[in-house]
Amino acid sequence: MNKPLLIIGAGGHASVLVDILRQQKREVIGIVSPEIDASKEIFQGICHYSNDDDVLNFATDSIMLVNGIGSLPKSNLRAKIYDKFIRLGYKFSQVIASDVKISDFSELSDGAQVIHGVIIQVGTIIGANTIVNTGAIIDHDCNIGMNNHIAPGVTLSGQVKTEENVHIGTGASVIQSVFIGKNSVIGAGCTIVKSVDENVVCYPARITKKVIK
Ligand code: JB3
Repeated sequence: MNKPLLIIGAGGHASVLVDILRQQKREVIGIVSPEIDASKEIFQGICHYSNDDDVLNFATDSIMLVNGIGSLPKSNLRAKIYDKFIRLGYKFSQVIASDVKISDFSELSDGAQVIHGVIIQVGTIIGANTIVNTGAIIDHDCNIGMNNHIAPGVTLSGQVKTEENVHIGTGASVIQSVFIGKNSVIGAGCTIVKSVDENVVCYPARITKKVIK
């Protein structure tokens, strides 16, 4: 039986999640955020709580949380919110759009979020609190760490392994068997063909302008 859901955050990512949950007729009983754009139709009719401490008014076994804080390189707010409420005894629901293709032989951890159009192949593991965003493709036997953001349109070939807190930017591609260390950021549009150490930022190859005389 699905428990009622409280969404943490009220920005763009939260609106994507609420859209999915509304389509699935899930019970969203509130949105918790210091501010909310009340004009956003997607949030209409949902109770707004302005303080994270308002969550504590709900017994830990009476609801599930949804982490609506998105994920930006070098911002650990999403991970901090997740850790805080896990320590307080709450559980985070997965959010899985209805039009994804996920192998029955893959594994999604608590709080994992899989947005429209994603493909996840056999043998792949998705870590806790990780976002696999719109249209991303994760091929067979990948191991994606917790608190990752696999941004829209990313392609990961087989056996890619990432540690925690990795951000792979929009449209980036990673070839098979590459390892990406914790906290690293792969810039939008990168093609990664070799393993990346931890705490590294990769930018797409820049074409330097050279005037041919
Ligand atoms: O790349 C894509 C497709 N989406 C991005 C997503 C993954 O990450 C998106 O474009 C944004 O870059 C980001 O989405 P997010 O986090 O929704 O960004 P923003 O629209 O800035 O919303 C942040 C929300 O978090 C706002 O509603 C803030 O009020 C709220 N917020 C900030 N601090 C907080 C806190 N909410 C709570 N409950 N507690 C906080 O401490």
